[in-house]
Amino acid sequence: MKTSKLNLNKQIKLALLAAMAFLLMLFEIQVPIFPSFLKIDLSDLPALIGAFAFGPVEGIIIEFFKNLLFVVFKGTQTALVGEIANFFIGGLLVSTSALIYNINKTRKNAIIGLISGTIVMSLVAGLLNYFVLVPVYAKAFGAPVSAIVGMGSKINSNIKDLSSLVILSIVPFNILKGFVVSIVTLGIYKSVSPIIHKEAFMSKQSFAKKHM
Ligand code: RBF
Repeated sequence: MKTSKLNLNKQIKLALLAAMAFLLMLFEIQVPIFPSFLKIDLSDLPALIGAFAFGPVEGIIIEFFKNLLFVVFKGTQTALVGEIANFFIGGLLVSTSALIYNINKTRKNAIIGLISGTIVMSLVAGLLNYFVLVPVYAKAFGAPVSAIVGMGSKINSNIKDLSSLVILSIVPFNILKGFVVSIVTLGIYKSVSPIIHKEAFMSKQSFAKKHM
């Protein structure tokens, strides 16, 4: 009974974090120095906060429900490729960062976790885009991969093929996204974390009061 009540408490928090992430994702913007299919937003922030508070798996769960809500309420403009990309790539950022932060919950380790998360996310995102995302995206719209590469060439004339698109545009995009989300997380986690943990503490206390 006690365990299930605490579980419910955690589930409610995860649901709230996923809802916040979804709302933040609605404010995604396109950065003119990157191709228009790449969108930046702060929706990884609630997932990172959840992952730091509860663990890497919980961070991935928040990323999943964020994208599910996004598809249900806003629909997809990318034949789901974008939302699936967002889920896997955001999941990599939050799980790697939380795995490292959870070894030793210090500010220094949070910084190391976020830097590692950003590096792992950017490298794996590069590979995912090269081998899966860009080819599948092109196929879904019946366009050749060169048409997607062309979106990058318009911005940077050094982009000539898929590998230069990945190296000069997609990897830097992920580094920028990781950097922005990391800075905001470091700025707010200290003040948000007690709220997440305090509620759990209060519910344990009120449970004890009621049942003693
Ligand atoms: N989002 C990322 O955070 N990193 C990526 O590398 C990335 N690659 C994408 C590649 C394709 C072909 C598409 C369509 C989307 C990609 N996205 C990526 C997701 C995108 O930025 C946005 O979050 C989603 O499309 C939801 O609007």
